[in-house]
Amino acid sequence: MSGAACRAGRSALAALFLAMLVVACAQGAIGSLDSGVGDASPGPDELSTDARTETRSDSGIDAGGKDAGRPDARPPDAAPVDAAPPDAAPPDAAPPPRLIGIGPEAVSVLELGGTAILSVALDNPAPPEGVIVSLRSLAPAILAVPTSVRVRPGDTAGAFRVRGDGLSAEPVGVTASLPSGDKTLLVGIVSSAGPPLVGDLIINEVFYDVPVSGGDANCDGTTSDDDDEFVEIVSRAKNPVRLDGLSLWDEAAWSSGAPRFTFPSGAVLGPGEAILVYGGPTGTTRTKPWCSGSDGKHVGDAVALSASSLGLSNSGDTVRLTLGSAKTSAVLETVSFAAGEDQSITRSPDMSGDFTVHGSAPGHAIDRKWTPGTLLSGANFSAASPD
Ligand SMILES: [Ca+2]
Ligand SMILES: [Ca+2]
Ligand SMILES: [Ca+2]
Repeated sequence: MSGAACRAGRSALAALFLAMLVVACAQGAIGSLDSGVGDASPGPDELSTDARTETRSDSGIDAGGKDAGRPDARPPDAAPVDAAPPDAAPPDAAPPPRLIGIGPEAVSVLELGGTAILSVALDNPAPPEGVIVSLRSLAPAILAVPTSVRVRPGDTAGAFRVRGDGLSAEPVGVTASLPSGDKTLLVGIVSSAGPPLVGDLIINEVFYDVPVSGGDANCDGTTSDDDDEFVEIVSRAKNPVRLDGLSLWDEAAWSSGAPRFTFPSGAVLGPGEAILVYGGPTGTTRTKPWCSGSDGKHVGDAVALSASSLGLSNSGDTVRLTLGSAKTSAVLETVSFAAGEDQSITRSPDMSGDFTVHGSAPGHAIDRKWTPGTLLSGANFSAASPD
């Protein structure tokens, strides 16, 4: 995966997160100087805030003493220039990005092993070296978090996974820290998941036109125009949702009244997480770039399940996701598409945009035309996970 593709992909996530930030700012969640415990109160805002960060001056870094390592710093043996005093900052000097949020607010994770993907947000794009944001759980035995998450160069957000290891009736704090300040988000620990509402689950990618060769999307070592088809689904809910009983249909299945696939008992999807349904069984062949994380149960950053066939027509089809296995069930998502181009269609940006041919999506991974279990850039949905 190239750095450019990676940045662009992360920017897709950043764009979604920034949209959340705009909402938060509009609602007064950001910038409050007197709400020291504001982030402890559940509310409509997407992001938690912390007054400690906001009390810092906005005037930026000290003009001197922080630029010695910059690539454009004058080498020590350069001829003196009389125009600029020695301690003047270059005109392009920028303060290091500051942490402005961690979210989404009011998020929850399923106890005893459930996971969710959260994000930190910066006020400005990360510099070329990226930004490492330290993370800490205030009750590590109950909620496991990675020690840090790296915001990639040029991005303003970084996503990370948390895991509900224990039981707790009270939410658990997750603190994200930079030298300039920190933010704390309260994460609820819930004992059960509810059914999804319309809008909670979105179809993010559909691979329906498998090329004759090289299309081993399910990592079993062979290309199959049926087995390698997949539908990638992402949760935008803030709570874990039950998938059991949800069903996928193509147009032929809709006509016949029998779905192509029904999620099994016990299937749950955490906030921000992705799940794949393939046309056939997944394998462990790792010769393809998208198969690097394949273990037969996961591909990329997602759990992978298998139908006996998805039957998606290369000349165009309609995929429906329904709450139950009957045509009378509530339809959660419908995606229709025209004749294929030997590649997938994906939302661009991921999770929020309209569908486009994968190879036409800005920031798409240059070494693949479908991205099962990852963002269209090829980057994982989460940049860090707990041990
Ligand atoms: Ca097909
Ligand atoms: Ca295959
Ligand atoms: Ca994808």
